Amino acid sequence: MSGASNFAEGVDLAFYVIIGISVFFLVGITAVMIYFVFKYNKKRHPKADTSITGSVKLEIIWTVIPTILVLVMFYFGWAGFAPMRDVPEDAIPVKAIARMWSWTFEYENGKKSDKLIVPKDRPVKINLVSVDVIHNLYIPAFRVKEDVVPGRNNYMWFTANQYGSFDLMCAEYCGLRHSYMLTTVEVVNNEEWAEWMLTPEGESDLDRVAAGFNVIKTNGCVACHSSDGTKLVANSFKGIWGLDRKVVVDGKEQTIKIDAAYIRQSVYDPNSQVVLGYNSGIMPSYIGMISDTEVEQLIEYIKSLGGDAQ
Ligand SMILES: [Cu+2]
Repeated sequence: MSGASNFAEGVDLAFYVIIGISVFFLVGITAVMIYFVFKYNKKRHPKADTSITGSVKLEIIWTVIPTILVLVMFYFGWAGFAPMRDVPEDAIPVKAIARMWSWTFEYENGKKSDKLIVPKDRPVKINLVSVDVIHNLYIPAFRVKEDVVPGRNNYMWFTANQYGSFDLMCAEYCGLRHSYMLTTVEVVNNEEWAEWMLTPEGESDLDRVAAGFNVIKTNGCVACHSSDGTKLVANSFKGIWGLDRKVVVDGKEQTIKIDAAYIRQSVYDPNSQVVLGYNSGIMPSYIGMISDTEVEQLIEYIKSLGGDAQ
């Protein structure tokens, strides 16, 4: 996966240098070891040669070369790390509040969100606040990862340089539902970001998508429906919006379009139109559990995962 922030290059370079040196020695040492097993086999050399007492030259070589190598690794590690602690003055401040088990992002104007929304090509400083235990804010695509410690003001910063949606998670085991602390960073353009900042909470498209994700999370939909195309017990939500699907209605095959009406019906009367190849009777009806507004949010979320109509 290629990186999507200003730090990606430095971190990746350090990683490749270290892995390159490690692979070289792994292969080299293993090859020499196997060669020696045959060359100095006891059958060929029944008596051990005890005449060698030491070699200053060898001692110097195996001290100096590894020292240079670890300094090279340190140099690349440091070069990648140092800029992460040096925040540009014009960075947009965002407060990340971690709790068991969710993230809240709070922006300068008081707006809050479940997903982190940032503009492309502008530095963003995240102030890390925990209200309970130690969490860790990790955005793999940005190559940033920082502990969120209660009572200690830690921070991170980055400049996102690619549009898109990137995973954001907690990387410090923080209790039973630690895995629920999975959300995303949405990198949008400057105008979209400014507009989103000014829209009242919960009213922008991005907010509805985030709310939709919350609906599938809190109602346990994710146990059977994936969002990344993985086939679980049921259809994945990814890339299905607007597609034609064969369904079984009263034992007969029919082709329907996956639209708002179909999604609403699937939530409230799931066994009336089951997609061909999946079992009927597994999913319960969510009447009284998922409200109409929540269905709207869910539709917005499924739309955001792509499909034919996009
Ligand atoms: Cu956590």
